[in-house]
Amino acid sequence: MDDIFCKIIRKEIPKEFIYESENLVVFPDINPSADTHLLIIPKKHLGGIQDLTKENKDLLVEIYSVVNMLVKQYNLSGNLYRVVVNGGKAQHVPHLHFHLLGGVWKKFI
Ligand code: DGP
Repeated sequence: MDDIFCKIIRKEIPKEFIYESENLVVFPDINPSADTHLLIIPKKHLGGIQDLTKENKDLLVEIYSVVNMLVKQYNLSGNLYRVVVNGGKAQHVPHLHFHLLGGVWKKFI
């Protein structure tokens, strides 16, 4: 696929990853909406929530385990934090991704 996240995952566009596994990458959002704004992105191309099936059960468990790790790493548990998945017309990049937002909000996403 040719979306920007696929290109980053294939390393065609250089990007420093905060975390990488066989299945996921994590990097900061280019246009942060909060003090902490990270994107957790499956390497496998899924367009969005609408493409998830039971086959993706392990992937979803891994995503939330990584969110758990990041909440600890960024000291968010005593603070405000939120996981957001945009869909439909609210989604700008057509590749499933999870926003982890924490701390002071700059704008609504
Ligand atoms: P959404 O509206 O949920 O599809 O959000 C897409 C987010 O992706 C948006 O907050 C900006 C971010 N983004 C788009 N292109 C890039 C990029 O090239 N690098 C990084 N770090 N973030 C990007």
